[in-house]
Amino acid sequence: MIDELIERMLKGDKRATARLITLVENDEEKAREIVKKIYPYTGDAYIVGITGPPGSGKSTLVDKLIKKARDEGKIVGVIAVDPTSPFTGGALLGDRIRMQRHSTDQGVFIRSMATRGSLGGLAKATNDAIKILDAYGCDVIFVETVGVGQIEVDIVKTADTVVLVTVPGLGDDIQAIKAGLMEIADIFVVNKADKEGAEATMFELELMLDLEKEKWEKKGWRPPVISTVAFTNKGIDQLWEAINKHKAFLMESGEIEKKRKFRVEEEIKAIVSSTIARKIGEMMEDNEIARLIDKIVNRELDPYSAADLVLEKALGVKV
Ligand SMILES: Nc1nc2c(ncn2[C@@H]2O[C@H](COP(=O)(O)OP(=O)(O)OP(=O)(O)O)[C@@H](O)[C@H]2O)c(=O)[nH]1
Ligand SMILES: [Mg+2]
Repeated sequence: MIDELIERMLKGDKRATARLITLVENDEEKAREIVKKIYPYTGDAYIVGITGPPGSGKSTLVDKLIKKARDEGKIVGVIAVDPTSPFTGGALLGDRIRMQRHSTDQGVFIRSMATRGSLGGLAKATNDAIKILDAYGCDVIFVETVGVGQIEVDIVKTADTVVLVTVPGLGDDIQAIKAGLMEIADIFVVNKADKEGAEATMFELELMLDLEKEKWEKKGWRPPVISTVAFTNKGIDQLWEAINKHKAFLMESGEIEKKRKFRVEEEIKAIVSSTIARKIGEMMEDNEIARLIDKIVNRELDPYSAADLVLEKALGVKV
């Protein structure tokens, strides 16, 4: 069944592509099989992460960026990830509606993903979905993640270009940016520039960036700050241009290599830890482990020593 779905996907069948994403989302074993088989067809897509607080206009921006990419004849993928909702909730439905005008376009594939089980699982499923869209033939994939927490950082830091969207008058956001998001953003966007305080927010971001002048000089890229009004298209050309400039910078400087190596490294680590976690979960049902648990309950053994024993058994090496 999987072979047939892959074959159809490679011919541009959207339905088969959607099925494959559902499989990687829900079934760890099938995810392995699918990724192994499609991997040779991946590596051509450019990945743009779009992150920022809820309601800042990420989907509206993506909707406009889809148009820019389509005008250039690119095949576009969109993955809207919502780590905050365990089900496909209102926000995601909103996304669908916002970008719906593109859904009948054969050159656009839009998919929402929400948490099922662990957040780590969501990051992994998102990575696998990106590969599927890459193999499907997407030239560019937009990955939208809501919020400003660690999981979003994990998801977007695997993107080639990270766009951080903020809106005027969000003092706390600026604090969050200072606290860590600064590191991952390649482009800053102040959306809703039709609202009061946009200039002040831009100024604040520029000031913040100026404090790290040396870092940007060393890196060769200073994140631009772009103001947009997503629903009127204002600033969209500039944003698209900035994304392309950043891409050119990564290609010319060789940074793209480094980024992709880092991504693979992170991915291997995530796969290894989830595999170990699963194997250990299975082992816990073992009689021997059950005896260890009894010992801990009876205070004959402590949990750390028991964990070491379990790991030694699982990995076959002393920890
Ligand atoms: N005033 C104003 N409103 C905007 C702008 N861009 C988007 N909006 C509105 O802001 C609301 C949220 O936009 P979305 O694009 O759904 O924002 P989002 O960041 O994707 O939201 P979540 O995915 O729920 O986090 C919608 O009602 C948009 O119409 C803008 O530039 N100015
Ligand atoms: Mg959205």
